[in-house]
Amino acid sequence: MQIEQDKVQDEFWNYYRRIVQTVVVPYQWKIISDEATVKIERANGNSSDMVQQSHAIQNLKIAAGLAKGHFYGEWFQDSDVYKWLETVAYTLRYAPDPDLEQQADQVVALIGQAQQADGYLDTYFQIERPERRFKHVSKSHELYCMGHYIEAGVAYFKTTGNQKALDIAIKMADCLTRNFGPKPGQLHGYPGHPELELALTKLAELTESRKYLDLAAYMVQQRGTKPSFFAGQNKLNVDVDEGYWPGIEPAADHYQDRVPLMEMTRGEGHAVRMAYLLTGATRVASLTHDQALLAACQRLCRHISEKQMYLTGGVGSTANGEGYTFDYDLPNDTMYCETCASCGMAFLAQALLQADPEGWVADLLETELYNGTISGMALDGQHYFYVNPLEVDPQACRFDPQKAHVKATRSAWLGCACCPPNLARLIASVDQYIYSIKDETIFSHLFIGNEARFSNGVLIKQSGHYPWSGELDFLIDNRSGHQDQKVAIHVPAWAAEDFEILTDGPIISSELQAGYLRFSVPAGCCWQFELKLAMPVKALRAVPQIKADFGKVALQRGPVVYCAEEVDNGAGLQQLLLASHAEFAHHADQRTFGIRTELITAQGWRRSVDSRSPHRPYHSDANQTSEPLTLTFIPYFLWANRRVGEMTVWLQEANTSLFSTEHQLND
Ligand code: FUB
Ligand code: ZN
Repeated sequence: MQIEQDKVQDEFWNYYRRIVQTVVVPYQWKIISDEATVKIERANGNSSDMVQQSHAIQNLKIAAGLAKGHFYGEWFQDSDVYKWLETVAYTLRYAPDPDLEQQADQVVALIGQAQQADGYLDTYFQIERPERRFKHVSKSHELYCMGHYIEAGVAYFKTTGNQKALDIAIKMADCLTRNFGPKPGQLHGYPGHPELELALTKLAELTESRKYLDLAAYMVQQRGTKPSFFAGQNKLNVDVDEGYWPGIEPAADHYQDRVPLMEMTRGEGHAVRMAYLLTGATRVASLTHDQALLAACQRLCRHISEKQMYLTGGVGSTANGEGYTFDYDLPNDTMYCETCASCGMAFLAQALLQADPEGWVADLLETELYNGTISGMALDGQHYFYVNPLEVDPQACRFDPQKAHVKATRSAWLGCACCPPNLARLIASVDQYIYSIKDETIFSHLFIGNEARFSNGVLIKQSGHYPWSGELDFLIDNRSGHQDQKVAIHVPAWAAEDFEILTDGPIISSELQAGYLRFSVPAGCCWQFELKLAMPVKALRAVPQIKADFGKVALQRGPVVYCAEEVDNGAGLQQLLLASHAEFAHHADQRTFGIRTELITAQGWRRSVDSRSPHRPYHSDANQTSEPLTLTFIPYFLWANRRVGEMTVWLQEANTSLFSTEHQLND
């Protein structure tokens, strides 16, 4: 059984999908083809991504011999074009557009012209350093870029049937299977930036060609073994100036090359690489039925979600290497939380759910989709965050070099532009995250309004106003079926203690099995019921090991994490206090952001320190005062859509018993 068609009918996601289709795709095209003049900002404070224009399409034209000039931009800029093409492949599924398809066909043709006769394609190396092809794989990103094309080619072929798009991918993958692998004369290597592995599994599934899966499996298994392939290559690269990524070779853990994946105990190194590696490995495990590898991926993903992840789903605690540090090290204002890393965790969750559905993974997916991913894009679809802080002071972003990577406003474009098209392709394909099928059971992981048809004739309809309301209507139609249909519906952990199933007919047990309600709809039947999840505002506290959050409180309602912004609460958010047992009010709002949302208010205080010598910063005669005020919280993903200002997810918690008199609280 498979999903034949899934129409998203969801106010929340259709807003984003429409923006991607109508604004993001044309906007990003204008940027990658240099038709738009926008301010391109450094993504992360590195000098390497200081560029004036994208030049990505131009690089392909030069490589294709259709234009003259030098390569320009980040050396993995080709991937921006491929992610754009993949996004188009998904938007065309829900919004057919012959003009856009024609434009994308031309891009495919251009990519085909740029590809070398043996299938190789990387415009940086073709234009600037052909003799260095595959010579410095840890840094070069050749395999990363080709992986992104393979993903795009597969997606574009699936939507449009464009054979050329698939042929390019096959030719590319064949180039890689010739050059890499265990045989003598082949490079016994793997990508410096994982991505190709997951792409090859997609090509293997589509073409049913084992050799692509074998190469993906080989690359997963070979990484981290000794002697290290990277170390071996890099010994020969010591005196070579590649013209990109200057400086010393990062440590092996940056590339997840310290030990084999099976021996890793936590997220290590560069956070996007880690997520992509685990996604590729999970897909390999599932296609090769490698239970030990799947268990390792589950274990690592679980460790990351429990000990290395921000409340928003962000991962990567430091700008240094854009990566992981140690367990519970989750600083809110110097963190990384790259948009791509959250997208990567969503890709991983999808792969894990397809392999073996478990409630905690669906929880992770939901956290990423409603928080850490979409915070990467402004509501206008034309401004993007590379890193997603949980606490921001615009002044610190400007003047503290340690926070140079943190921005208080989203950028029109970024020198290193991996995130904007990555988020676009995720949003445009969100329909592919709702269901998966395992052992003839249909698993529903997300509450996204949709109508899905399955190949055995089963139809499932979901509707509601998620994530703002927990009232969800389900219809499961098995009238044309000849067999009972097993169904599993995920109930998020935040609702597991308080939900009900309202129905006149079917008896559905509310007992959860690994986070899912499980039942069977008999052949010939159509079941309708309402799932009602209580959705109160919840005040969350972190475990003491997370030093940055200790003594603080954050708000979440349903899957949405909230934050306080200066525009609503005044400057000096560090002075705000929220009472331990604060009462929260929430109300629907359309005006503030121009989209339907839900705002939270609560009674709080602004704490201050008075002294007889106010010019001095530190006082022994300090008199603390607390002025009451109504605090306003907005969904985290919507922050920085109004005025520039401070923002924080975590607020100081006022344990009211510490205040000696009523007078002090209210004064
Ligand atoms: O290296 C390619 C992309 O650029 C990574 O995924 C991002 O983290 C950024 O470094
Ligand atoms: Zn990125």
